[in-house]
Amino acid sequence: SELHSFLQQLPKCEHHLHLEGALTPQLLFSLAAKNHIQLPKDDPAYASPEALVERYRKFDSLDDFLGYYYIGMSVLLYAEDFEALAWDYFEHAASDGVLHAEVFFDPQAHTSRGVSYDVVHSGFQRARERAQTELGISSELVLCFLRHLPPADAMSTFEQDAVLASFSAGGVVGIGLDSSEKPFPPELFQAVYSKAEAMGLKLTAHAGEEGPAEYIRSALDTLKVARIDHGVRLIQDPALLERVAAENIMLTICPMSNVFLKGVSSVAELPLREFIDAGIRFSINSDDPAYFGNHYILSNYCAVQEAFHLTTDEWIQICDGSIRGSWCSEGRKEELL
Ligand code: ES4
Ligand code: ZN
Repeated sequence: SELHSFLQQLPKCEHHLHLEGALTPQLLFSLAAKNHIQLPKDDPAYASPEALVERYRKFDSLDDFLGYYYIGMSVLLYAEDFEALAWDYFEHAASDGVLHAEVFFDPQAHTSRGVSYDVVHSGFQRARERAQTELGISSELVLCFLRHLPPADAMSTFEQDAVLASFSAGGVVGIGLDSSEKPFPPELFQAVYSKAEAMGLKLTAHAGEEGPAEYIRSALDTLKVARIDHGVRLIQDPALLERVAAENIMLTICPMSNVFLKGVSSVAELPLREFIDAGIRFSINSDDPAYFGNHYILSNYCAVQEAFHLTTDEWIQICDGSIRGSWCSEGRKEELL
């Protein structure tokens, strides 16, 4: 349709995409076979890629999804696997009209399985270089800490030589915080965020996806983040809403993710009209598209359009704000605007 092609050609930036969440059931099964990884025999979901797709349609919460997410990534062993994973994502991003992508990854989920940080990072780096040269997509990596693990684990990950080296020249622009939100409030991770801030890294954290608005306040006050990933529960705290608008904090909204994980019953239930009216900046993103019905970024844009019937001007505002809120160079921003 005309609207679909209008949304396709908008200059899109993606700010909330977990590379491990781009692992399609098809790639999952092919890497399991290649790497001789035994998938759980006691869960009928792993009978076939088709059965897995069906199971993914029935998540009842973030934690239900995360169980499958961590099993899925057990098939990733070699740099070439991480490269194939990221490349699969960048190809989807290119066909959806993404020009710049800031992508999350979860090093602790790999190093805890005996896969070294260098293997993970070098595979992603190769995919990023190819995305730049073959697809014209610029990208940055954002290293996420798993909040269900002890804060000391996050700190020891952060302080590894290979990790520190990847911050300067390795395309890792910042840090994030993901995995089970409750009962792991942001302030638990203040020490590692404070070190990252001192090093000039960009800071974001998941907050207000399933957790309360108070977690959003804590992420701002104790972690000093410039962005909030999800943040939908901001709507429950009018004073905080006003502050987020005044401080120009960007929310990275993931509409289909919220529907799949039962945060809302439909995209129309998201408070996007209220956010626009309050002057809140947000971008629209896909989160874990391979787990959430294959809804990559354009599909999320389309779902928002069907639910909210935004004007052309409003869409241009959203894309403009996404570019300005990106963590690329000022020169790259100028190219994108
Ligand atoms: C995630 Cl949707 C979501 N929330 C929190 N942590 C995550 N890791 C991957 N996807
Ligand atoms: Zn996420």
